[in-house]
Amino acid sequence: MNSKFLANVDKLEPGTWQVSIKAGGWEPQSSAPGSLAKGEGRRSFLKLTAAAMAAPLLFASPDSSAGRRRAPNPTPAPAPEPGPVVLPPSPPTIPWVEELPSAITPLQPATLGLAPTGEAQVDRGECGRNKHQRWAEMYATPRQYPPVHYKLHAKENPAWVFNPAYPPQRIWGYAIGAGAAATTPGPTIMARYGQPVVVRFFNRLPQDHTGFGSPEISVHLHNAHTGSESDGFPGDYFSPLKAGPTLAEPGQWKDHLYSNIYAGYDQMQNGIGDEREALGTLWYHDHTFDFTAPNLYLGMAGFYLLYDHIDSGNERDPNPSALRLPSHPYDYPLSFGDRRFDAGGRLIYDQVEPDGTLGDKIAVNGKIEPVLKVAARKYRFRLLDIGPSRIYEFYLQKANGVSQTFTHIGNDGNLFAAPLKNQTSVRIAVAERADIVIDFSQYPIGTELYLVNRLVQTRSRMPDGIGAATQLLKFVVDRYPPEQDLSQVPNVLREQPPLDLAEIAAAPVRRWVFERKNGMWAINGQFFNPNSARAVIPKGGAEVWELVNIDDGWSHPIHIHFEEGRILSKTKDGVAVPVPPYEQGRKDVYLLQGMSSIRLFIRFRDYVGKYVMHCHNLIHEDHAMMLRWDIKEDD
Ligand SMILES: [Cu+2]
Repeated sequence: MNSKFLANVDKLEPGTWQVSIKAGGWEPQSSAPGSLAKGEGRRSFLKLTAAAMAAPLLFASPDSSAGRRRAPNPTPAPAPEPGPVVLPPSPPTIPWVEELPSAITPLQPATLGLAPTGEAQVDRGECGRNKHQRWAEMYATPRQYPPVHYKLHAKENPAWVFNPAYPPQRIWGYAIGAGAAATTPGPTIMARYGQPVVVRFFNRLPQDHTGFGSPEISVHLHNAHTGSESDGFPGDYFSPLKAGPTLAEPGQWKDHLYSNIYAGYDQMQNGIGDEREALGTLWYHDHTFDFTAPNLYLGMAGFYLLYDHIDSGNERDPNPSALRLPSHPYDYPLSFGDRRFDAGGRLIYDQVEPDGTLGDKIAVNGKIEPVLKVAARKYRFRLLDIGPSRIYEFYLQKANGVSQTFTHIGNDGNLFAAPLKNQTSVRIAVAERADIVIDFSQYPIGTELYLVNRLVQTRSRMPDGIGAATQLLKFVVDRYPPEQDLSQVPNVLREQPPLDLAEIAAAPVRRWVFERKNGMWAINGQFFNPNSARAVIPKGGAEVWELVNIDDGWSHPIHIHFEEGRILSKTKDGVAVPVPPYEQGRKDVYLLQGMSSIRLFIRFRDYVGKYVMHCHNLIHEDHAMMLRWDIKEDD
């Protein structure tokens, strides 16, 4: 496509890579021990392909043969540095016809024919993961509730309907069984603190896949406090045919242990951790090295909601400590992903263009311009931006454009200390969540309301600013609830862990600079290497991390795996700016908007192993704005 990629490949792996093309696939070849990890081969291939492919091939639908396995052209024509290719708009859709279900259906527990074990069961088809940490303690020792098991099958669905105007088409998602249809988002898991969960993830994606996306999986439970072997580390991708550079063996499935303890387990010595660290709105998604963007764009994401005795998921809970927020079926997760379609209404994506493919149609729980019929009562909505790049500022409006108010109760995984009442807007970047409560009881039956986005964005790099509203989802208040609405939003939600200023002042400081480099994105000048830790932190440690964006004109929503942090201070264009109320709680995504910095305080407790920090603009992530950091036993 252009010379910057060639230059880039040279700089990335000077003379270390070779790629051979085979029928139906490719394998990296390493001539010296340690000179080339499999993942680096994939990356080199991607860049080589990017450099060589002609423009018409870049916008491959998943049904086309143009994709990453195409043989590179050995003599690419040099081209001037181009801007992002301007794509024609997606064809018109038919609004407000497709209905979302009136309630989500939680995933039901499954019986595992083969009991889970701490060690990987490679002789029974499991991939060669590291053994589960603290298995006996976290799984086998009886805790508050017995362990519960789930199965999820990563699969292709050949006939997904985004909108009635578009043909049924291929998506990737998660299914409840080998014979069941995959959906996007995948089934919602409702989990509980004190109850360990094992999810057995099967990879049933077509291994002969062509087009964008790659049929390996590494499932990350975003925001989870879990052992690294269950974290979905990007190098831990697997299929029946391939193992990522940090796995020992390929496999058909992999068990993830989500112990559902609060962070601070070791510190508190109470068998459960610090309840002030509770997480609520988590989501699982593919995190395969170099292919997170296309795989997630194809649909590989789902919700994981976590409850405890405070946020108990029961609005009729008689326990005095229970908040009694609106609960299932009035607790409803909503994902928002920008997508683009060709003239025939088929999903298109450019997995080599470093500006990505900014979608002009927004899939809301996999449907474009859907309707949700609601009862005249309070609802809790968990809004999630699943990317790849678009940032939203949501408003609730009547058809005439008049803004309505709602209550903002949480950001990312967590509830605030106190609700933010009478809000009219909420902004979320990729992977951020907003937990809001809308009270539809104030509207007559028949009222129509719209969730709209007013943040205009014409390039993937950052939003342009507030502008005209785009209606994304229509609510129709169509009935009275069958029972009295006993839910509430109390004035006190979740106590936050205290910040100790002396401890913060004494904490080690790491500075991470996010920057554009050679047409890609780097952290402290380096691209992602899954085999090399850029920070090694003793278990139980606490640090101050400074996230710095030195490039104006780019937004980077930075995600740190494993534990949440607290924002201490922010700057914009070198000047200190206040931390807004919705960012004063715990967070796992830190949005750098233009030339800016964020100082945060973060702990590293209870587990050891490899984790990552990365930009959650999926394009930037896949183009190397990620780093590995490790927790080691404190000895
Ligand atoms: Cu970024």
